[in-house]
Amino acid sequence: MQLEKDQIRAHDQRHLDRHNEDFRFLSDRLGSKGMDVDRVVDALADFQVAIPSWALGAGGTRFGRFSFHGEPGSLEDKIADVGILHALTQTAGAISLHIPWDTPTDYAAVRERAATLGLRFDAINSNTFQDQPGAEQSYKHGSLSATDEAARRQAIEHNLRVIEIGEKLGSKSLTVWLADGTNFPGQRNFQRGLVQTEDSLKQIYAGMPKDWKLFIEYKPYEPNFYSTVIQDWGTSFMLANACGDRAYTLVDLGHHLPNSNIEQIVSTLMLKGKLGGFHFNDSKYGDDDLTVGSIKPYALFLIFNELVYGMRNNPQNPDLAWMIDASHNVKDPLEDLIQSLEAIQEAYAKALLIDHDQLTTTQREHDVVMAQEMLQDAFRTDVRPLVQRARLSRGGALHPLRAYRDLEVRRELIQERGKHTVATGL
Ligand SMILES: [Mn+2]
Repeated sequence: MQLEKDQIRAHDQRHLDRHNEDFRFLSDRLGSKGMDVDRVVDALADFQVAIPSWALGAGGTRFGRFSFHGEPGSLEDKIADVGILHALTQTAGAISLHIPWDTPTDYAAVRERAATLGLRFDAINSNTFQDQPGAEQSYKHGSLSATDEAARRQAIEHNLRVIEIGEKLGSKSLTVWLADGTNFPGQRNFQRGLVQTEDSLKQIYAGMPKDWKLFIEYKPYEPNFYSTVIQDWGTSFMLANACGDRAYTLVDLGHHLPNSNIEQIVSTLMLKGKLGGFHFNDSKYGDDDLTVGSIKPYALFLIFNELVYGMRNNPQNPDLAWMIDASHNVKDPLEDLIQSLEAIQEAYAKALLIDHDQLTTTQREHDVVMAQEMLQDAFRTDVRPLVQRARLSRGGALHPLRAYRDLEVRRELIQERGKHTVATGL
């Protein structure tokens, strides 16, 4: 299934007058404060987030999995789903694959299909957290950190193979997340685990093409509950530095202990030119993988404030690889992703409203109240007309979720694919 521009334009017509009115009201208000509204809209229109292939089917928990009808049963179907998301939101212009779940059989066909839908292949993800059928070695006691040399070799070779697959698709970066760690004190020697991991990552780094980046993701716990080899940003940063210039830290919003100051982590990494990738989701307790902005929208906004500051002031930091990393089991996955994309765009739009020169002045004057007011004023602004205008400028839907329902996308997908298809992945 593919959504045509005409279908979306026809749907937009119904809401266009209302949108124009809302946009005029907001742009007058912001304009009177000296804000360049067109620049904000252009920045929003340019902002693209990669969709991970595993978020397109219903996710599971360790207790069960409840399938969602019409799920994409193949890589081609997953690309089609991202095409639908991109047609509606004009924000999902990239897809992030996971190997081995999405190993292509026909590369040319897959590349062409994505190009037709205006999609590129963003960071590719390796998987050494599960044993694959027929694999000689098990990752039960670790992969890149394994004491067992054969298991470690297999994990390194898997990553090199993932790079080869990514190259054939036009990806330019590899994301490594390790489940390696321990459940019990005494189970492993911390230092040996870290040394092995660094050595493995260096070998993977050495195998990357010269125009590729390596993203090292961290996470404090789960699936291991006593220790994780790459537990925090500091460990990731240290490993990235050990690998080289094209190795970076990747921040996943759900991979922090409760109440961590993620915006400060982002700020520090950008100052050091080492923030490479970003995984959006939201959480109440741990790595909950909930819809972006559904639990802590103010925290998301504060993070974006630092990202915007860094994008303007830290040329030493590369352009970031943005990706949603979420998966859950009670919503239509495409509706959930539309909600996430909307929340990301809103947080970004609000952050773009902050006048950093003015904020710097209030900070120098130690005007704590006004500094806080500046942030909260931006956060409280209803920026949805700006986000809508950005989508409209690219031919997207004014109201992606309503359009998705009114155009009966899921019904059509079920007709096309059947009720009981199951997406490969989590
Ligand atoms: Mn992640």
